[in-house]
Amino acid sequence: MNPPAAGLPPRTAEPRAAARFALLGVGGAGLGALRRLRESGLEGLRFVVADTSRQSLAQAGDAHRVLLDGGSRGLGSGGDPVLGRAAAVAGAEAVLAACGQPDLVLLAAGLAGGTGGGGAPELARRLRASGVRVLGFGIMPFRFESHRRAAAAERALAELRAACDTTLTLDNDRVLAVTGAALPLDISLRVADEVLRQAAVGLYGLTRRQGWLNVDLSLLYGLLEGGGDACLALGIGRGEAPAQGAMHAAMASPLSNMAALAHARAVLAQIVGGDLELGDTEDAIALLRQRLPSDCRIVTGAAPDPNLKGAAQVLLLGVGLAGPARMPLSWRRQPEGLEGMPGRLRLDLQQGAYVMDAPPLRRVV
Ligand SMILES: Nc1nc2c(ncn2[C@@H]2O[C@H](COP(=O)(O)OP(=O)(O)OP(=O)(O)O)[C@@H](O)[C@H]2O)c(=O)[nH]1
Ligand SMILES: [Mg+2]
Repeated sequence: MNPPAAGLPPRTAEPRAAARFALLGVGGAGLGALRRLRESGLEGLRFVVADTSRQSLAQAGDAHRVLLDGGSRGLGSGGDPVLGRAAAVAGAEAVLAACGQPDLVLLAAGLAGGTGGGGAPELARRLRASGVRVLGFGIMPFRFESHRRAAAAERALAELRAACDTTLTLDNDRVLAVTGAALPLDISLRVADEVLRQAAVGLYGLTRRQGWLNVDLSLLYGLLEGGGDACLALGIGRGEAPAQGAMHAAMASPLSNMAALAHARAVLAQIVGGDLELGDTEDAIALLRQRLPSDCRIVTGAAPDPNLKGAAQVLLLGVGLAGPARMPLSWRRQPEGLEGMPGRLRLDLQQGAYVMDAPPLRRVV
């Protein structure tokens, strides 16, 4: 059996409430993202994959599978979103059934594909119509793919955003910016899918933690319902003031454009740590507050995590942004340190988070 994913509480922990999350991967990219997520050992979530390609579904491991067929005969849609949508209409009931009766569906799809671009918005609409909250992850193509695919993905993104409660836009190009181009493709894609993993680990972990400051499920769902455009990051900090380090790491994550927090309507910030101090926690929230509009609603949570000795982890979710949190085209590799921060950021694929390796950060006050 896979070890528990970093960031999740031990399996023996009693859930606070039975949150039912389903992860739904639509098309090849969605399916691949879920497969990699599963390999990283997420327990307790329902995995569902839906595709027009029989061959691709054969690689879905033990996930619930749905073959979408609206005339594509199990051969894929060949990049045709019209065919992708027809297939989703035909398979929607089966997808709803495979998801169980979830409170929240995390739906991921590559929007340049026919199945992902045409099918995912259709499935999101139908899930919502049946009363399920949908958090969508729209994966945008690499720039080296064709203009035609880029344009198709933009159209699909507009549809996905209209169909989901809350949408995170993931640019595959971020991978090149974060890692450089010399990584094996599978690792690159792991990085590309990292925000989805962080969301699944972070949000599901949040529903299971028994904390000092609990974020009620109703609060979480309230943020996600009609959340619109969103950004999300996990950060880890160590040193003298780990919560502040973790907050910096999350706010500087190059995987989701966290600068978009400047226009957020509401933000969820959950801080967990081995030995959190009140002062450090307060200062971390103060750091966040500086980046937010003055009327932004902040929902905070704090919980102990014995696995994080001498470290803290922050989950940040901003909703109600001014538009999709895209990476600026000019964005390049992460600089060694950040302005005003002595630490060095690095992506830790084992922990699945951006880690601020401090030279210890002094308390702000
Ligand atoms: N992050 C990530 N992106 C992927 C992956 N596979 C494909 N992509 C991206 O997703 C886009 C759509 O590709 P697919 O998901 O294979 O297409 P599809 O949805 O299966 O649609 P059809 O094959 O046309 O029916 C591609 O253009 C890539 O940009 C993956 O594993 N991870
Ligand atoms: Mg495909």
